[in-house]
Amino acid sequence: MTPTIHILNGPNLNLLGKRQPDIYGHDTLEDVAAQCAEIGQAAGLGTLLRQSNWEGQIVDWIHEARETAAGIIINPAALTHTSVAVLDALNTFEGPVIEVHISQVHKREAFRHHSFVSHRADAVMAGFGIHGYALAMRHMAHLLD
Ligand code: CA2
Repeated sequence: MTPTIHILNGPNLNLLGKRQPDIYGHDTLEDVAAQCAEIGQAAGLGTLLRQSNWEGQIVDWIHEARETAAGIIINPAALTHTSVAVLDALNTFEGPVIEVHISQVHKREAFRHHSFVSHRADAVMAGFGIHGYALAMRHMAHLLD
């Protein structure tokens, strides 16, 4: 079976490409999904991109990933800075975890500088725009090679 990378996205990222393009750019999550699928295909990896505005849904998807994913790429959005529940769920996942932020969070408000998810993430991308997801996919392919 083709190993699959789950690409999980947290609250408000459904608005990507539709609001605040000065911070988050013009590309949509559908564009992200297409780019990641293309990189995955070339590396022999499947991809599954999901987005939810609900913390519990993200936790449930991480639990599901324990059984079905070779790796997780996650942009937890605001949950990055608030959610011990997402961190605890990621701590039960045994494969590689890469944390992605579209914006350069360390250049922004102080409350965005701390990430609970970084306590588990094997790598962190910030400030690469949506290209960060593509870079994360390439690194994931390298880690799973
Ligand atoms: O830079 C990132 O990717 C963030 O994870 C995005 C979160 C923010 O809370 C984090 O500090 C950094 C916000 C996601 C909101 O997404 C939107 C996208 C387009 C328009 C409005 C919101």
